[in-house]
Amino acid sequence: MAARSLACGFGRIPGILQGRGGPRGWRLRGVSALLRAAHGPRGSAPAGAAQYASYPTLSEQAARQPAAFWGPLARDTLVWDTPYHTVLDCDLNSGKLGWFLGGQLNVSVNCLDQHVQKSPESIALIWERDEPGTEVRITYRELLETTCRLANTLKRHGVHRGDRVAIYMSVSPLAVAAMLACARIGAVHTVIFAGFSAQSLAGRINDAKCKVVITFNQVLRGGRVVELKKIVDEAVKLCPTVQHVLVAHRTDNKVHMGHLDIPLEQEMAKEDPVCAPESMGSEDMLFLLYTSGSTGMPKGLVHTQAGYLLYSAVTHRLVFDYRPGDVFGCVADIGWITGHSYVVYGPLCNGATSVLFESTPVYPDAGRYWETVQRLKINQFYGAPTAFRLLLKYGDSWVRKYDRSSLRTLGSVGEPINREAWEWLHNVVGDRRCTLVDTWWQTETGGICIAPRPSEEGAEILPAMAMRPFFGIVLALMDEKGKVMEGGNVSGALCISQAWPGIARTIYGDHQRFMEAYFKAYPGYYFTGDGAYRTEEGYYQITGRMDDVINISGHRLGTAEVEDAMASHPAVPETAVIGYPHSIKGEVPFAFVVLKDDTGDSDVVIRELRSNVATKIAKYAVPDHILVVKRLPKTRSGKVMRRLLRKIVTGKAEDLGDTTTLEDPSIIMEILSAYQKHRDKGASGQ
Ligand code: 7RM
Repeated sequence: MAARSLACGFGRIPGILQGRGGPRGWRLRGVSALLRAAHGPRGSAPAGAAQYASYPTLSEQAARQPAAFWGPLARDTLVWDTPYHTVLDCDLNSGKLGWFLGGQLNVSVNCLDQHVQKSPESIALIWERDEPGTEVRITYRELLETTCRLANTLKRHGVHRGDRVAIYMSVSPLAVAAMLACARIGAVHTVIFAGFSAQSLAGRINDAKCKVVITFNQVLRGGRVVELKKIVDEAVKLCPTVQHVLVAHRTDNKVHMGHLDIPLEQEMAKEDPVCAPESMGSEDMLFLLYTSGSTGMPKGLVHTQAGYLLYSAVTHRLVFDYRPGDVFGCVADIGWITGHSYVVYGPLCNGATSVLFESTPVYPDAGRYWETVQRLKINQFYGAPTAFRLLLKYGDSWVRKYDRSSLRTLGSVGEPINREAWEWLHNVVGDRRCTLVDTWWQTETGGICIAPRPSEEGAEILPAMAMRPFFGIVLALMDEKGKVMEGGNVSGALCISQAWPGIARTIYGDHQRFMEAYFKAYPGYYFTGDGAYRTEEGYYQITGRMDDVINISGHRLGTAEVEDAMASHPAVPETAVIGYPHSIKGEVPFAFVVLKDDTGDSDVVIRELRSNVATKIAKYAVPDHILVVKRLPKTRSGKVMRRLLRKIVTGKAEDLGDTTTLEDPSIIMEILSAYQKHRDKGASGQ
């Protein structure tokens, strides 16, 4: 491997990788190296250039000359087999998205081999297992060997370059090795969150036409056993493309092994710990990740090799102030994009020690995160507002009990962070001395797009604001007519007007849907689906989704998916689902259902509806409120007006806005009184 990895002859930039420095130093060093990288070969500063550039200067450069900015950065950050000849070839009007064309590389070489060459015994992963105090450390050498054995096992079972592999596992070194093993042989992984039901799993496996599924016999979560293999058994009955199920062991319990099943560790033991990496084109597929949209089934977003890896690595380094030797703790599950970019690819590409958090924030008690921070000496802690909101209710003593002096950066992601949670994180967890980065991004963006850092030196961070765009992210706010809004103190639809390396390239098997979902509303722009507010100073604050996607504890869910799951019930001709505010989860689904006239006991139907949603999607998708109504508010053309339903349940019925398109205005009173009865009963929908 040594010869191969170094063959391309591009050096690293010491300024970024080794930049330690005090509170003033690091960012200057970091950005100066970036500037050098963006100016010329091998990190040499052009004659007369300043030693460093400010955030606005670099930001402007990245926006005006993306090729000059990203090209040298890609060359110097990644290990290439063959250098690219074209930095980018993108057109948001036509959906053409190509980065680092002509280049060839292997993502697992970038995440493993290059570090093994330099320091094989440095720690790649600390697996914080569900059982507290039983963490396991895995070196880069060990992770490479495990990855190669798994890659060889996949090859022996017929997985070739381009084939899709489903990974249905809990957060664990083996799951990371499974992702990297796919990358090594050029297979495409699709990780499916272990909380999804058998039917959801089957839907994704079938859409991706996966050949192999990798899973565990059972997994542990918050001290409880989850029968993962049983769920896979149920799913693969519906999946004609699956040829093998590789079953690893997380517990000592035996599970039934059928004709598709292969014991993974046993097979891996027979394989060579060395596996030659496939040389992949920059734009070959790296992975698919399913995410909910406003209509239809979840979409399999496609991320490719070089651009994704570069973007996750650079954002990991600069947004979190990651420095060599740091222990990076992102507690997201690998089933979500945050786990892909900031547990696996970004940190490992940067040679970091990445924490794999298998447990929950409240197991065995509400001190779990901070006890873990103390024990593992975590330097950056990255989590979700829903967990912070939950923990702050338990009181500060659970935090103060533990030594958090190792922490330098705190990060938040997944949903808007309210002021109370922001201040608790900053004042209590971070003792007012940590940088708090509220980071906005999406499955589609591949990595962080809006965050308070990097920024110009000394810039303050304001509570509950995602702040400013990352280098190369050019934001635009659109008004209702689709016109770009200029200046400050404006709210509009959040769009990005220029391609960046981390953007998803398509929806698997449905490029037309990709174009319609993201590029149709505002031609020439990527539409995020979110709304945002821009202050006079140019800071951005995310106001929330503008479409029919809701966010439950940071999990994205399309209201249409819940509606489809409920509408499959024979007694239910129609439903409408909206997001309803919840103090911890952010939002929960609120369902309005119409029942057939001859329906008997509606309580029975409601129970069945709940169980339908749990089996068709996942438990978290089950509506907290189910309200039976006679009919739904519709426009004359027959569209359900969810906007009105949202106003009614959030107590804004006196300000319904334009109701002229409503087919029958008397419906408002009808629904309002049904809702008031429901509320007065204190019903949670039972
Ligand atoms: C990373 C991730 C994406 C959606 C996005 C937003 C919401 C994410 C923030 C946020 C306000 C944030 N990917 N969102 N981060 N809203 N502030 N810092 O979450 O694809 O699962 O979800 O999440 O609505 O569109 S995701």
